[in-house]
Amino acid sequence: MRTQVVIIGSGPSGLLLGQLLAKAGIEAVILDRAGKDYILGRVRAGVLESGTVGLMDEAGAGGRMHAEGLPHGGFSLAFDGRDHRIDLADLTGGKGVMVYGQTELTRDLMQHREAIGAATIYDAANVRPHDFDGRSPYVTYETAGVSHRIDCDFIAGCDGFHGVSRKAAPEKSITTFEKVYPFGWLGLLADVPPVNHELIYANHPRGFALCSMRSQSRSRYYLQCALDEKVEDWSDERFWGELRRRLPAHHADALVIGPSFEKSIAPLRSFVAEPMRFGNLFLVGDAAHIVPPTGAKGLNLAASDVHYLYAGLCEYYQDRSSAGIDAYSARALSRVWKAVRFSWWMTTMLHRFPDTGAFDQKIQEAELDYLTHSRAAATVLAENYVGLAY
Ligand code: FAS
Ligand code: PHB
Repeated sequence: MRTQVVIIGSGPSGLLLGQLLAKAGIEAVILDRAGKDYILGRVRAGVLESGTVGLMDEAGAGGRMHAEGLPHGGFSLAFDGRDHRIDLADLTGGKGVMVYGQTELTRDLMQHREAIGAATIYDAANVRPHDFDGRSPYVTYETAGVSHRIDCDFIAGCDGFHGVSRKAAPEKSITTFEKVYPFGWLGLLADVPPVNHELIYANHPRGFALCSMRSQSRSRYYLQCALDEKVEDWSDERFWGELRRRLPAHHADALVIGPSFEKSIAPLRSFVAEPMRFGNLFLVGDAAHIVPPTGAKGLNLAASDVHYLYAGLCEYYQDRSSAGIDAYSARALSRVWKAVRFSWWMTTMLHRFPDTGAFDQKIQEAELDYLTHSRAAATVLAENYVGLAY
């Protein structure tokens, strides 16, 4: 089999890239080691930057997002028993974010890909990129015990942090940067109305809490937890009680609780691999970088990577110029590092660190006080949260 681009990974990165390439008449085959149900079963991001919304529209897959997504013009910081709204629209000249779950975005892209009859091979085992530093790249994989080979021009490694693409890069050619945080996030999904019409990021002596949502009837909540915590030790009752303790009283009193249908713990890390290109292999999204979800950047960085790679591939196939793909890594990394900084800063400001001393605590309080009393400080927060320009 031969195609123009093999995309490894059918998550948001791979599907969005595949849909955009199809719109441009560039053929791509997507391979994923998992099945659709597994991919759709992962509960992850919930906040889309306007750039991501724009790419979904450009891919022709934004219909349900606009119909069911929740446009938000602000969010709140809660600390010292009070909450302070950050007016994103006022601070950024009218920008905001769209609250729409990654699961639904992935589902939309899968459905649109199926509708155009583009090839996605699920349950592909032992996917391996080959000869990407040469002129004849190809990818091998197995299904039902039978080996297959796809020859191509380019390989897009959209296979996430644990994927095969980054690991295929020559060790001497790749540099990684990592910071692991000494806590995780315990997330819960429940079909109860959200406690607030916008998101609440809470800094509390007991630990960070985040109140988010998927719709007006489905809430998504997170609690900072120790890395050795086990989900089975967190009954719904324990979760709701702890969430109430970490919120200002008026929100705690208004909290509607109910049975959860998903609970999971995610570790937090910052990670970047440089460069993001190795010959004809390009790393995209979580395959190249990971951010703590505090800044709601993970999925959105995957989208901006896709934007840069898609533009470069269009330039290659339509204008026979490799300028775009040659610039991909530097352009993507410039935006990645700014988002890594922002996510680290939000995480450092809002969480309790085990070794947090009195000085660190005072710095956090000063940061929050500055943010909620200085328009300049709030503007910096707002423009990063809605997403820096591509
Ligand atoms: P993904 O990991 O989503 O997709 C990679 C795909 O590649 C998967 O379908 C996988 O099956 C496939 N794959 C992996 N290895 C393969 C192989 N060897 N061969 C073939 N296929 C392979 N971001 C936010 O903005 N907000 C959040 O709240 C948030 N919460 C998160 C919680 C968790 C637990 C995790 C892990 C991430 C979270 N993220 C969050 C980040 C997340 O949304 C990612 O940024 C997003 O999924 C990135 O999309 P992809 O790059 O497509 O990678
Ligand atoms: C979510 O709704 O899952 C979510 C929202 C904002 C974040 C992280 C996660 O910063």
